[in-house]
Amino acid sequence: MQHKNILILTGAGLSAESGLDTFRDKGGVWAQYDYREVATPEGFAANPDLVHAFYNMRRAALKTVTPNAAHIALGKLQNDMAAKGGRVSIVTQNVDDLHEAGGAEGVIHMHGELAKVRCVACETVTEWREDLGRNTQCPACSAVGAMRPHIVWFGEIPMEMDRIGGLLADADVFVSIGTSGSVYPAAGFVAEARQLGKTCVELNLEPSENHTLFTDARYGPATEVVPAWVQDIIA
Ligand code: BJW
Repeated sequence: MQHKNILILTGAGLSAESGLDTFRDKGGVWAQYDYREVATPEGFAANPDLVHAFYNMRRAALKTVTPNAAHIALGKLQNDMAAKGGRVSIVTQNVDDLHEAGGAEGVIHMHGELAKVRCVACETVTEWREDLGRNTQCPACSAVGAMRPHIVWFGEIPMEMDRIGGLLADADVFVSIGTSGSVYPAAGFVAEARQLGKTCVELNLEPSENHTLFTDARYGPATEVVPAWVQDIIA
């Protein structure tokens, strides 16, 4: 099977074996926190301290984790395909930076990034690995009380949608890894890809909500199925 242009969509399952909780699995993030309180603009307006504490905790957790075999395999796939004149684009719903730590480049973080913050007064995005609070001053415009996590909450428009649409249209193959397929618009990419006649591959622990739309699937832990799939593509 020869693939020249691959678009990969990843979700929380990819980082699970690095030690980061998924959202909807048993004991996941949404079993521990009410998403309406911590992951909506309304929740942030009502209780900014709670939302800052939630993201401060997750930003701190990021410092304790490392990329797993699946992140590393995808970084290698990107390099290998580029050397052969192909292209592997990675769009992630994950807000961690494990793709980059695993060697991937040009990753599109459609739901934002934990290690970045944004000023709502001047819109400047700043790399930020420490705690953020209601009184943090914007390093660009000095406004106080205007900083928020650079995260896409429910009801907000995900980042770089036009670019993702172009990548989807150009790809020969769409691959979805470690995502439950329950959050839109990412959950709709497979239907779009099928409509455009692409091969669609699912790599996940178990069948996702829209598993019937995929033309090919491999189920098991990401650290096993992703390196094995990458090996087959490279071979
Ligand atoms: C493993 C594994 C292992 C485990 N190995 N696999 C009806 C229709 C369409 C849309 C809507 C609708 N009703 C409401 C909406 C809108 C809403 C939405 O989709 N809601 C649904 C819940 C219904 N969407 C939005 O609001 C989005 N914005 C939007 O739609 O704007 C409108 C618009 C868009 C485009 C153009 C014009 C207008 C924004 C969504 C923002 C999502 N934000 C979050 C939280 C913020 C980030 C953070 O704090 O971390 O992003 S929610 C959360 O879910 C997070 C994730 O990125 C996202 C997806 O979760 P993911 O990655 O799939 O994780 P899980 O836990 O669900 O699944 C894990 C999977 O891994 C499972 O399948 C496991 O089996 C597997 N797994 N271990 C391999 N070891």
